[in-house]
Amino acid sequence: MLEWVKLPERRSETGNIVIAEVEKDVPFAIRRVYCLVDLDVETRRGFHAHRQLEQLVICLHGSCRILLDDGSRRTEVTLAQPNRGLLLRSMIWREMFDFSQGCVLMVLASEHYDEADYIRNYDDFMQLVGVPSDSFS
Ligand code: T46
Repeated sequence: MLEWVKLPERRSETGNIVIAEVEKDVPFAIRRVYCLVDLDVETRRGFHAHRQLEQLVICLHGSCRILLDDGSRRTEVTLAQPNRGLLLRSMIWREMFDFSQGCVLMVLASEHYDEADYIRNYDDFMQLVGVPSDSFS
């Protein structure tokens, strides 16, 4: 469930460049890029899975935590490095939280925005992955 992508870097005294190339680093064609900015440090976001969408989440500045849940396992990780992307495959429930002040997340997505691809109800998600929704309680 946890798939990190180490992005190549070109470092120099004047600054660093982090690179993400389709096929080499990103395992899907990128059809959309969006950023999460001005995030409320107290907030928790996400609370959904995607039916088809695949994404690479990169923390460009600051840090945050992300919970991943595939219906049978749950794990929490920290995103904090621009050269370390987290691959979010389809049918993974995610919640993002503990945003540092000024945290910026960039997301490379395999599809255009489509609300129909979202599963925003946890019970529906558990039904679709075939696990009784009280299995974590
Ligand atoms: C995800 C996590 C990591 C659009 O109209 N177009 C877009 O491309 C996106 C991403 C969102 N929206 C609209 C949909 C909602 O009305 O923006 C609003 C906020 O989106 P949402 O509540 O889904 O935001 P997050 O931060 O919970 O989730 C986002 C992505 O939507 C999601 O795919 O995996 O970031």
